Amino acid sequence: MDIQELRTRNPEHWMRSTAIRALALDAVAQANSGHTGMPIGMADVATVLFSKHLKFDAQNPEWHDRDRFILSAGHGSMLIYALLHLTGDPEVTLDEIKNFRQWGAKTAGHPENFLLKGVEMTTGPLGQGIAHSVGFAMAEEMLRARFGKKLVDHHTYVIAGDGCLMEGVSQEAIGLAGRYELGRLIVLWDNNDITIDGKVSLSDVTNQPARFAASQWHVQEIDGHDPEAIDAALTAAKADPRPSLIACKTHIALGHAAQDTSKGHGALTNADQNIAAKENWGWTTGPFEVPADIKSWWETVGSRGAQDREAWEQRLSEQSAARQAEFARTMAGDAPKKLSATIKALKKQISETAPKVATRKASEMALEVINPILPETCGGSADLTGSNNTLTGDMGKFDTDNRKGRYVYWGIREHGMSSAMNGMALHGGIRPYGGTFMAFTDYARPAMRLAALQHIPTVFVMTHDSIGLGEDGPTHQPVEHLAISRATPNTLVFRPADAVETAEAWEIALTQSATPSVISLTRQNLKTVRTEHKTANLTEKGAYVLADAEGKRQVILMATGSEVEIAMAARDALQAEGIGTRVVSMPCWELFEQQDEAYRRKVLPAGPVRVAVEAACGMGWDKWLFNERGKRDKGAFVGMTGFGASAPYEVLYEQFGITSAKVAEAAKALL
Ligand SMILES: Cc1ncc(C[n+]2csc(CCOP(=O)(O)OP(=O)(O)O)c2C)c(N)n1
Ligand SMILES: [Mg+2]
Repeated sequence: MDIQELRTRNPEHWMRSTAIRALALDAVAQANSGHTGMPIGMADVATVLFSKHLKFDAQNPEWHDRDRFILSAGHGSMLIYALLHLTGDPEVTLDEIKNFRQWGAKTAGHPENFLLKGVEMTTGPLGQGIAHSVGFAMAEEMLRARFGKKLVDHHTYVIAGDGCLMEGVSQEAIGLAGRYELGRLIVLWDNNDITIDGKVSLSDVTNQPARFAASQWHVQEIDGHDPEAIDAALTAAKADPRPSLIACKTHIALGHAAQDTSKGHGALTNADQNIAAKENWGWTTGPFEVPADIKSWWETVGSRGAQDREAWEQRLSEQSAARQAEFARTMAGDAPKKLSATIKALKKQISETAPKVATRKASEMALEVINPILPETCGGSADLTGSNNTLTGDMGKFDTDNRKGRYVYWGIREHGMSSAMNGMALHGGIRPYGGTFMAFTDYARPAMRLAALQHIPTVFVMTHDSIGLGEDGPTHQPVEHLAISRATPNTLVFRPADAVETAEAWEIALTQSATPSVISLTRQNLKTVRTEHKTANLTEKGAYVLADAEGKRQVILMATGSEVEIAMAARDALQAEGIGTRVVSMPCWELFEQQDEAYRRKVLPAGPVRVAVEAACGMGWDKWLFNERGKRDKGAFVGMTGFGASAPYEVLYEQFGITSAKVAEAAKALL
């Protein structure tokens, strides 16, 4: 690539885009870590996108009708930090740029949505940006259908690298965007033919444009250093009704000694080479210095959207008061006041009729009363709608001709579904929940982890939650999945014991603002254990006394979900022998941990022996089995020690020894 030619072809553009290059070079060199080459290579694309197409107002990064910009290639974080700084985002000061990757800086190694308002989502795990973007674009379609183009009318732009496109989840995202004709989704591919280990051809020969085209995308291929070509491609992409891929042929670390090599991927810290690169670029100011005329041009870019925002605010203020309030409530993610009363009424009805239903069915019963009063919910399943019980009567199918539909048929794409749900939650205005079998948590995990990290309330509906699913056997029977979910920070893991606890779990999940929920549900029918109606949401405490000991309290049985019934039967047996036994239902460990010590001690007092029963691996239970003096000798766990098997579930519970008799036996052995 002839840098001289680029410099002279469009000198103004060149210097503006080179401001990004220079800041990236200086910040990475100062931090002595990071990724220099990507921001240098994509500076031209980003400059044209931000200055000519992206609708944003740098002073108001949370304006609801802004275009969303997602840096899927999150290692190139200095690209977005440079853009935010140059355009005048108040949070990204020059000091932040100088403190790139340092303790306490908002300019973390990879962009984090919870550190900077101008960052739409956390990226770094390759492929997640493009996968989340599907949800951003779906949310825009749904909200435009609901509130009208006057209030919702924006695009989603993604910069993705070779790595993002190589990750499997990209295929799920591409398929979904193509099927649902997400025409306002535009992906700019940094087609630089370089990854960490070398050239892309080392491990891949996929014809990427053909792959996108095969899923009905609009595809263009351009020189990613030609500002006119970039501008024209973006204009054409917006005009086309299909989602768009713009393959931008670029040179990683353009103009640097490391150009077009995998060395250019990482931190370029050689001082002589960096000086030479700046000379090559014609950049003569000192480190972190941007000439005033260039900075001021960028600030004009940053304020370009202010008028649009003001016009939008005007349009919002012209809506009826009720509509304005509903828009505000929806975008803030506040549950309607009716939710609590609705759940209470359902609980009362369940306690009175005591149905024997699977908790997946109980979940459907809860959703049947919730969805009509929460128009912001978006349900779905990864091709297991009838098994996950996620569809309710009023939702309608989301489709190309029905953007008001609130139920998404995600296809067999657990990972893509979970990422897209996160995208919806991040966009705002939508409360996504989606189902699959709990064993396939593994297929959804990368997105579940990102939901927790990004502080968003995505709800993962995981049915068929143990050997209790029976004949489908060990591939489908989760054993370790509760443990991995519980091990994930900032995640609420619910395993309700009956239809009442299920309704309570839904109420909690749908009122979260910054924490995802995993709702673990059975395939098999369970007795209602909460036969006495309580208006209070007992699941909110995480654990509570379901049945207390009669006489001297000698044993505490702890259980979740389907095993609460077993614990209750064990209690009957022990009480019959005169052994006072308390049963504690523990539908959500994380909420129990949040209670004060006095409450926790009240529920789990010192003294009695403790037995926990759960049809899963025992990892994590020690926390509740150890008594207050750190002694395990008074606690035992009854559960799984290996994989399950294929047989009717009653046989499996017998064979794996998860029975009331074994629980009672374990308790007596400790006395
Ligand atoms: C899921 C995942 N796997 C691996 C990595 C580590 N990693 C970061 S960047 C990168 C190479 C990416 O290549 P490309 O997207 O082409 O970026 P470029 O080198 O062109 O900047 C890898 C393997 C990661 N961040 N995420
Ligand atoms: Mg690359």
